[in-house]
Amino acid sequence: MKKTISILTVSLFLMLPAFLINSCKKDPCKDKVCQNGGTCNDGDCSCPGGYSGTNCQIHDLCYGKTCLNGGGCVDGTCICPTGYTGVNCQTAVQTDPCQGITCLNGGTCISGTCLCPDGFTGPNCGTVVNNDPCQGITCYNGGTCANGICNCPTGFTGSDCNTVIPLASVTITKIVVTNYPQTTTGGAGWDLGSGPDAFLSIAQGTSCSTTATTGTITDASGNLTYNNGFPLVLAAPNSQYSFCMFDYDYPSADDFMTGFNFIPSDYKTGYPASFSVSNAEFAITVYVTWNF
Ligand SMILES: [Ca+2]
Repeated sequence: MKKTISILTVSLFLMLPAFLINSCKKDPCKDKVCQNGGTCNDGDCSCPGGYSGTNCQIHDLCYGKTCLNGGGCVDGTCICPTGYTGVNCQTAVQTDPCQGITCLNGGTCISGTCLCPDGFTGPNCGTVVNNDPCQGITCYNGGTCANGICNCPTGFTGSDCNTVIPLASVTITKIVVTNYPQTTTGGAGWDLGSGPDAFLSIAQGTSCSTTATTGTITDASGNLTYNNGFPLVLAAPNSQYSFCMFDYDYPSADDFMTGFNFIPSDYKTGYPASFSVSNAEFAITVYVTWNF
């Protein structure tokens, strides 16, 4: 029993120094100051969220901060990407629909669309409005456009004057003879001592009619203007008509002086007020109206 006690005593004695050494060891947290709610643990500060540093003195302002839509946090503030705003970048920016749109010529952008002033059009007001209603309109056969409508020349119709109006008839209003035989084929004068008593006969076909169409110019000389006998309507303008000249003789038969035949419509180009027809010994200018 005594031995056991001795052993225990010795053991306690041996443990005493370590105990004494331990009781005198310095507390590592004794002089440690952990700020911002940090706690010291074996000499080191254990910091709450958002704080760091040996004394928890560093405050991370971005701790717990959530920046949405790809935003990044700097010093506690969300830096938002283009197109977003708000404390947490949670709000999509209403982009200006007119951004990047240029309206020319005084146009104004409204809701992304250029509102153009008078006289301009197009997405950017860059197109001059066509104020000419005749632009793009073609009038054929000499027609002219006015206010977007073709005014067609005689003989043509249709919106573009490209429709030919059939010629119905030709009215002769006057004939001037500018050349005719001054003598017979034998060289004799038409009348003794004077010029011919000249009249014209006009008839459908290629044969001369002996029936006078015009009055007679007595003792004719120089150009002969026939006004009487007209207006004469040629009802078949696409047919041959004979134009013949006679010397009136009475009681003898009238002398045929000259003549030719032609188709009146052959001279309709441009529907002139007059046209001339001639051969080597006969020349006339025919004054007409073209009827449709
Ligand atoms: Ca005569």
